[in-house]
Amino acid sequence: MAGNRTFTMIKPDAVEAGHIGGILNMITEAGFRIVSLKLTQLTVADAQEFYAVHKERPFFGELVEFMTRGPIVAAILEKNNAVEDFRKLIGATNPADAAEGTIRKKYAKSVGENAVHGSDSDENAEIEGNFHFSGREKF
Ligand code: FUP
Repeated sequence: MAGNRTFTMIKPDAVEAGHIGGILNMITEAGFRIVSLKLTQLTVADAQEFYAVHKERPFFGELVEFMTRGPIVAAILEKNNAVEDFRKLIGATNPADAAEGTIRKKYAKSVGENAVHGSDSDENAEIEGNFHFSGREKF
């Protein structure tokens, strides 16, 4: 059975551009409840760990540089079928391929600077949520 929680980040490009409010509004309008929420900034070590699955990819260095260049918003979200429904709401990794009505269609600039992260499985949602939150805010 699909889980009911997922994890998201509003990435530095969208925070810099003033889109925290617009993106959180799209998320809550789509029926997600915000369980935990914070503005924070990743260190290089944080970003390398969070994206360790991509460490052999040619874009890894740029990805780490981008994700650490300014604040992000991290959040745990709740809804039935959360992971799959949130992936639909954010749209394709490359905004050129993102469907109308998705967050990346509206706010993302490029495949590298694509405004939001959404966990790709229930297992990763829990790992990623607990990477950012602990104690009573944890996944
Ligand atoms: P997504 O799950 O949609 O966030 O996409 P991936 O897990 O495949 O990629 C994670 C991040 O790596 C993307 F958000 C941006 C970056 N990336 C690139 O910069 N170039 C690529 O070709 C693919 C991903």
